[in-house]
Amino acid sequence: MNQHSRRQFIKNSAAALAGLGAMPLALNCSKSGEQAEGGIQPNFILIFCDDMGYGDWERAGHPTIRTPNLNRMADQGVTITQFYCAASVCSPSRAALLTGRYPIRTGVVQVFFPGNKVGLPLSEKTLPELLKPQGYATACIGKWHLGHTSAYLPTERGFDSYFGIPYSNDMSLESRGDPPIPLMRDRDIIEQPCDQNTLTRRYTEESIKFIEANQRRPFFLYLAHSMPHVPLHVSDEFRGKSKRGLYGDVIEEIDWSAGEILRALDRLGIGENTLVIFTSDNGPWTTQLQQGGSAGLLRGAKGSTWEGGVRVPFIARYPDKLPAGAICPEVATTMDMFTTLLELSGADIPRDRIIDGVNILPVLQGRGASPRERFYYFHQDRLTAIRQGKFKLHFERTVKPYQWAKCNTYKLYDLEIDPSENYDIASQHPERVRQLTQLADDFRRQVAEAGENQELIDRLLRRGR
Ligand SMILES: [Ca+2]
Repeated sequence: MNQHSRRQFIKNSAAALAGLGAMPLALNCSKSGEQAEGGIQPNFILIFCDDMGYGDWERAGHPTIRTPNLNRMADQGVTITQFYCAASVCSPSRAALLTGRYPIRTGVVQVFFPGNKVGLPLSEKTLPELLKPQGYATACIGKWHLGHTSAYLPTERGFDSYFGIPYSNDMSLESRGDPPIPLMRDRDIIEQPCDQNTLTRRYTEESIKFIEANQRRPFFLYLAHSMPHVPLHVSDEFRGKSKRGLYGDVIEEIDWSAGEILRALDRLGIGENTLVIFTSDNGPWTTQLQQGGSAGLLRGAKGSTWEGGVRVPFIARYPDKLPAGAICPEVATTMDMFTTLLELSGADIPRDRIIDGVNILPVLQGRGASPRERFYYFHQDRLTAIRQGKFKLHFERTVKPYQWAKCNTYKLYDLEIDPSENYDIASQHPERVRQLTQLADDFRRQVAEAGENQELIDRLLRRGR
């Protein structure tokens, strides 16, 4: 955080805290969970959109999508402007969120299709599995996409219950032998084909039911919307309402959903002690043309490791612990959610494997710079770019979406001056290029030494030469 932004953060945060002090404190005394460090265990709600772009809400400057509920959530919480998912497609991104590890470590480097029999390796420890011993009720509502055969379903991976579709909402290609999209409750298919128009509404209703049922104990709700992944679907109440067209309608229904959830928390008196996070699994799917979203000022989209592919909207609201109306320009990732939530719950972070997530609670509170100095950009098993501080070095470039090629010359960007990655400064900074190349080589070696997923590591190392 630079001086200006730190001052701005503190200013916003101080104003917000002063405002909070004037309000009656709605302490949640009904909690019966064990005491986490520093107080009552918080509840967690992780709202994870599918393919929503960095620019697809009002506070990112979108002119025709209305997001009054997300705006209000931002007013009541912290917005991180440099928040990354660990991959620019669904399954690897979700694996990283729930394990705190780069996809290269878990081996989930590509999306799962209906014909696949495997999922997130059973040797991985998931966030809900680790929260449960702390007394948390856990629910997965929405798109799973980490394996849909019986051993890999959410109910086998730490979630008490599941309601949603097991993979992407477009994976019903007859010519590939895909069945119609199934809607599942726990381990059973309850509707096929699933009526996708009502999915966002039904996910919201299920979420509120879960919150109500667990209001007197700590809970973790993972609400992974199926939208705005193409094909876009929206309920009648929202169809035709946005000037942005169907995509805008879909985002506005997701915005409504977030508002309903926040209202339910406040109605039950547990809003203050609930950390609600809103973010997306990857950037917009722009090859879908008008059906895809926007990365705003960022270059690139889903399927690339330009910023637009992996930098996503992020809002956190947790009135007990976080300032209101703060804008945080620090670097953070979905993997950090794993570690932060575990620390807040009082759980231990696994020590028997490498965890890439770090605790960013102090960052969210504006108490310090992010402990995350570096971010490694992966496309499948390829390390395609690295960020250290404000500098980002690309080793490979996108030819077309989903097609990658080696760069003959590396590209270096100063993301503070040039978040749109328009101005390559590699030739002016040969030392920086060398240093970042060395860091990438070091990381490849560290991954290799950890000895996980040898086949992937061999490929990673071959490309590194
Ligand atoms: Ca996605």
